[in-house]
Amino acid sequence: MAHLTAEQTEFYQENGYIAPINIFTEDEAQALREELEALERDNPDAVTGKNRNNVHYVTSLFDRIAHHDRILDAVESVIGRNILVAGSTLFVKEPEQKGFISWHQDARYIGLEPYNWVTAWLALSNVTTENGCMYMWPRSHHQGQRDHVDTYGEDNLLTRGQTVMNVPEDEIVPIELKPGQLSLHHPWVVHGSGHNLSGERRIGFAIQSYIGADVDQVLGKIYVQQGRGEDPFGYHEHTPRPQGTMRDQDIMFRDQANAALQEIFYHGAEKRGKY
Ligand SMILES: O=C(O)CCC(=O)C(=O)O
Repeated sequence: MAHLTAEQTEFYQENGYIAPINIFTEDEAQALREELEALERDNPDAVTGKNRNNVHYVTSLFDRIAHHDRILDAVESVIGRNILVAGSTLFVKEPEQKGFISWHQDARYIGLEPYNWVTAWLALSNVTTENGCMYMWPRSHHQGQRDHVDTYGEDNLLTRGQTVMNVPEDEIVPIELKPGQLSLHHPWVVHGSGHNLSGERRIGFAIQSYIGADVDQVLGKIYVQQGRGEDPFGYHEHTPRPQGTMRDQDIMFRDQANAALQEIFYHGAEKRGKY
């Protein structure tokens, strides 16, 4: 069981995030990481570039994680029992890469309303200030949507390089995690992450996001899977879970889902980025 305690839930509501939450032991996390690295060796393009999106549609590994009971327990504490898995992104920062993530709110450009949803971010490596952990701006979710400037920065790992300006550096908090630990963050909390300055990979799997069944997609089409509970609203098309890894029919479906996702992410944009 990994339901949040009353104190953790209160912290999340007050600050817009909660971490760390213990999901997997370090040994379990190491086994998951080895499974990922075997996949990367066998199929180097499987989960990179645009294919970093919705990796849970094509791999048994990320499917199992996205539907894992301990993660769903924590998520249930925040959004209630009727949980839909509505997307995922694998965020890897290689030691030699300059990737960073500018200050942003997940709710900008994602079209999920109302805001009964949460992003869950699982560490599959050590995640530290040195290797590019996320930083949160506590309590920044209370004022709703903020202006973003679309920078399309070369090393920015966000779709448009969307950036909230003037984040107070003295208020931000690093989210350091051990392998197997999770953080949850609110759709409106401002967050970002820096370069990997270490010699190690930084590996994070974001389920982006878990949505309540009452959450609609107002900019386009998404597909969902039932995480837990029921879907009395029926807003979205449900899709089956993969029965293996990198099967042709799952890849075709993932590509279709990612194309639909791009229409959402770049809705109204003047140009398209790398992801
Ligand atoms: O992986 C990162 O550094 C940031 C990911 C992120 O912004 C998110 O999951 O919302």
